[in-house]
Amino acid sequence: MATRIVVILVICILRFRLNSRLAVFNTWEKFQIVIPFVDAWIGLDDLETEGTFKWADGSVLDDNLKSRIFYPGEPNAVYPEEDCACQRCWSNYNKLCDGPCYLAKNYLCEKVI
Ligand SMILES: [Ca+2]
Ligand SMILES: [Ca+2]
Repeated sequence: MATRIVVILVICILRFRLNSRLAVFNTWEKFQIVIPFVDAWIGLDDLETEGTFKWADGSVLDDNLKSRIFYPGEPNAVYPEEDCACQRCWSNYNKLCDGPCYLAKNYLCEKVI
């Protein structure tokens, strides 16, 4: 599981050089940045503990924000490998879904300064 995140991070590093990671949008205000993007991974996953989503900076997603940024009914772990959070992962879903981390999608990265 962790290998998949490493692969994703390597792609981000190649795109933005050193000190980048999948982007953290850990407030409702920051999440507004994500909304226009389609089919894109962000820095949020439950790879470490199923059901506990953590941001790429190591902080845990709080329940209040979770209910606002995930599409209703998501995250649902329909498949065992749905461990990464994707913006507009499926057609008309306009918020986050959990999806299989190995799927090829866009990546939203940020450079850590
Ligand atoms: Ca999961
Ligand atoms: Ca899902």
